[in-house]
Amino acid sequence: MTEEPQFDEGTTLDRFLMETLRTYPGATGTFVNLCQSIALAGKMISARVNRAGLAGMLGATGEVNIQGEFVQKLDEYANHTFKRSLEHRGHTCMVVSEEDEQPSLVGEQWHSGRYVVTVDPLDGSSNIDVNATIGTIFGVFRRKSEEGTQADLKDALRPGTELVAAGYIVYGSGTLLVLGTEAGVHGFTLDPVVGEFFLSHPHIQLKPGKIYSCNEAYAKKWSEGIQTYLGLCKDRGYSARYIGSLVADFHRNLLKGGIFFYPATKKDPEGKLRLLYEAFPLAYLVERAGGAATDGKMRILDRVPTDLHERTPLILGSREMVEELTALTAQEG
Ligand code: AHM
Ligand code: MG
Repeated sequence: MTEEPQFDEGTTLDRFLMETLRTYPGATGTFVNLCQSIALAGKMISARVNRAGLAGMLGATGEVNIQGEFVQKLDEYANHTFKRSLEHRGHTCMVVSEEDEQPSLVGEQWHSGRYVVTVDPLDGSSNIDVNATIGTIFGVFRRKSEEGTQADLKDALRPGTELVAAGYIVYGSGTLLVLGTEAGVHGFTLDPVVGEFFLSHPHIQLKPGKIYSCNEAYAKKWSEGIQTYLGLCKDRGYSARYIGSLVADFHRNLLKGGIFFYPATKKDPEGKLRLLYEAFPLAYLVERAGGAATDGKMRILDRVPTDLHERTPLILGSREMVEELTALTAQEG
């Protein structure tokens, strides 16, 4: 890698991509194209989210997805938009989406691409109808199979340590794209009038925090270790913050310091959240920003999925907090 270029706040996402990632030895510009496609999808979804109440986009479609959840109209729009944006520029060979049972790789245009993208197109769906923050989470692998051939499941079922990039877009009081790559973790805010993402949060680094985020209503179903940690948080006077939208809870903790946990229960030993397109991308980002992510026993990024929609317990955030909680759960049966 050549010397890191320095960027001021206000640099456009395009300029940032061209002057950092494009300058890496061996870079062909394909990855930059991929990021531009993701940003385009983010702008389109953001515009639709902002007008949802007026455009008849609130509520459910009547369909039930692979997770057994009611598909919201915006879930469907976000999924379709994300895939359409990726399929035409020859950089992506496969998209694994929360909304689709099978990966998308239909048509010749999917064969040439170099990257596999995993995505939760609209995380926090239960918050859509109440105008609370929702978001898109994505992870990027470089394919293992040969370019020009059809990708297969081996290209997606691999450890999180093989991710080459990850990020998310939050649709909240503003729209922000947070991108993690070899160049670190950086946040770009969308100016909706200009239609561009501008660097607003350069080099994000996680601080130790005093915020804990979990659905405490389930506390009695959690293991002793988790309950002990929850007690410690209260004894120490930490603040509880939980939106019920992973991407929004994660984003707040990334900027302010804190811990998010969605543990296993006896009834659901795998937890609720999905490994490939929720836990992996956020674990990649949190580690790049100096934090940590575990499933209560092991590092999330070392997990090797055997199913595209595999679930996992998830603990992630400021390193000291994640280590303390994981020490309490690691030896539990
Ligand atoms: P989704 O991807 O269908 O929106 O579901 C995942 C969401 C996460 O965003 C959030 O952390 C969690 O489910 C909330 O679950 P609960 O309502 O059980 O606290
Ligand atoms: Mg989700």
